[in-house]
Amino acid sequence: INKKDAQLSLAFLTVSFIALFIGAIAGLLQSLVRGGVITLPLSIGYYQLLTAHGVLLALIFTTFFIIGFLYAGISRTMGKLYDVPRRSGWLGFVMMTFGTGLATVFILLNKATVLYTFYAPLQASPWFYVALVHVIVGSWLCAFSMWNQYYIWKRRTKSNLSPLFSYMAVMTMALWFIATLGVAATVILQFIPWSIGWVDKIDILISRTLFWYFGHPLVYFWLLPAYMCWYVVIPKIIGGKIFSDALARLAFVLFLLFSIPVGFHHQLLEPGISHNWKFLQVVLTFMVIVPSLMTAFSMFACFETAGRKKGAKGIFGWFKVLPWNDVRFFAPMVGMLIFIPAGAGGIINASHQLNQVIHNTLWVTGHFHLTVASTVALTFFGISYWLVPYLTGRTLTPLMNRLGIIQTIMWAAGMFFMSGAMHLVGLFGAPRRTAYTTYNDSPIATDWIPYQVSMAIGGTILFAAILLLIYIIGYLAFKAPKGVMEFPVGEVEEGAAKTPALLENWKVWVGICAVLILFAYTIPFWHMIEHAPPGSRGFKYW
Ligand code: HAS
Repeated sequence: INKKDAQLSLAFLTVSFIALFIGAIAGLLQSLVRGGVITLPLSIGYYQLLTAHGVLLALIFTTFFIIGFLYAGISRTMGKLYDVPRRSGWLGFVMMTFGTGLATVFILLNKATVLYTFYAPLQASPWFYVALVHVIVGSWLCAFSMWNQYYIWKRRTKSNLSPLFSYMAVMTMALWFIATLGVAATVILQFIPWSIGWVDKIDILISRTLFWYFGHPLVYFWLLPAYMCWYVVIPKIIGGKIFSDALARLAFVLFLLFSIPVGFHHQLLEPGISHNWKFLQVVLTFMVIVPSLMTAFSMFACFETAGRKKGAKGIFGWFKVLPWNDVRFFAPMVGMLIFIPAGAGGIINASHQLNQVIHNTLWVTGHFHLTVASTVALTFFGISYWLVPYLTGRTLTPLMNRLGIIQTIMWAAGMFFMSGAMHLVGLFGAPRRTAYTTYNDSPIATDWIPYQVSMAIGGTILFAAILLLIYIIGYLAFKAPKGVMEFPVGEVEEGAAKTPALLENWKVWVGICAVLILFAYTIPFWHMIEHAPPGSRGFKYW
């Protein structure tokens, strides 16, 4: 990789790991405070810590890691970044880092205790929203920079199809850009005027709708880079081939189409949206499950074909010849396995009737600790174990490989105790995001105590796993022996069908995506605006 590209990628990864570390400390403390185990000095509160944990891990660690990974992969598959894309990438980095610093300070000062979803009626200092605008606009600069690189590359090479990794990167950033338009709208048009005091009311339903318009595709923005690793990197590591380039691209197209017009499945229990529109978005939610099922199929096919080439026999013989002792494979693979129950949990959430049972309970917290905090995080850890030495010109030593495997096992074990208990106690009605003091004297809370203990045990194992991760990453960045590490990029199976150029026709896919969004949102949104009490839509003039 070009040295300057490596620096850009490393800059993003550095901020992501700092955020991971601070966010993990906040996570451990909030779980101990919630369990009633400790009380913190200086009136540091549960919700304050929970906000730091959610913002730094779910929003900052992920976004910085993803952008760093995408830049490295683009540079690896399309060649060194051109000047303009690299410079805009740096500008984006500076804006995002400034925004992150500002937001963190205000959260730590207890002036932005609004949780990572930050929708109304919770209100933060205006500076928190200004900070968010910096993070969002900075990330748009990165998106433009990647698209710019892609277009220059295509013009110069006159190719119909771009390399699979780069195609997926362009798609991921397209999804991100379209999704963040919603959150940018609520922050700029509603929250900033309201928090400054230019208007004294805010329409909660509009703010939540604009948030979830963003909030659901956000989860696929986390997932798609993990899928990039599964589709492109894993086949090479296991000594196999990509099952089908066309299938992989089609899965990403389907994510673009179906991940956005589904935000109402987070608002199924909310008044103010008619059942018909909720039903429509639930149907679309079931459509967005399809590309994940395609991915599962494709991965099984890839494992089996690779195994058979190595001489594996029988239905499951391929299982034994997978490289279980290579952390580059092991960590993402554990993430994949966890995604099977995690995805099933998602399907439960999306089922309108079952959502009545689990909404706002700890079940949901359990769900997203299996999805983003296990499937996605473990894949990101697996990527870091080769990406960091690749970027710093060092190597993954056998000892670090072994420690990485231990770290993965610790993570899976910690999540088993924590997320398992969350799922179960959620079914008994234990609320999510509720401080100990709110429910500790209710009789039903006694039944929840064993689960709280299991959650605390799991959380402690997870924190130890984070410390081990930070040690390994630090070693790989600064101490590991110098050498050449590979950025694994798989080749496509010989017999696979040719990829149709239509899959790379952005006008068609972005056009259909826009039509679906307008179809799913225009009328319900119009109703919300019509029924919003005067002066509550946020900005004075609309
Ligand atoms: Fe979700 C709430 C529905 C996936 C994250 N979700 C959340 C929240 C987060 C989140 C953060 O419908 C909480 C937000 C908040 O704070 O309020 N979710 C779904 C559905 C899916 C889904 C239908 N979620 C995710 C992913 C996330 C994520 C992915 C993060 C990365 N979710 C919901 C709903 C809610 C919700 C409701 C709102 C609940 C409420 O009421 O508040 C689907 O996309 C899942 C599809 C996945 C599958 C699994 C496919 C399996 C694969 C692995 C194959 C394994 C292999 C290995 C190949 C169908 C691909 C085999 C190897 C061997 C050796 C055997």
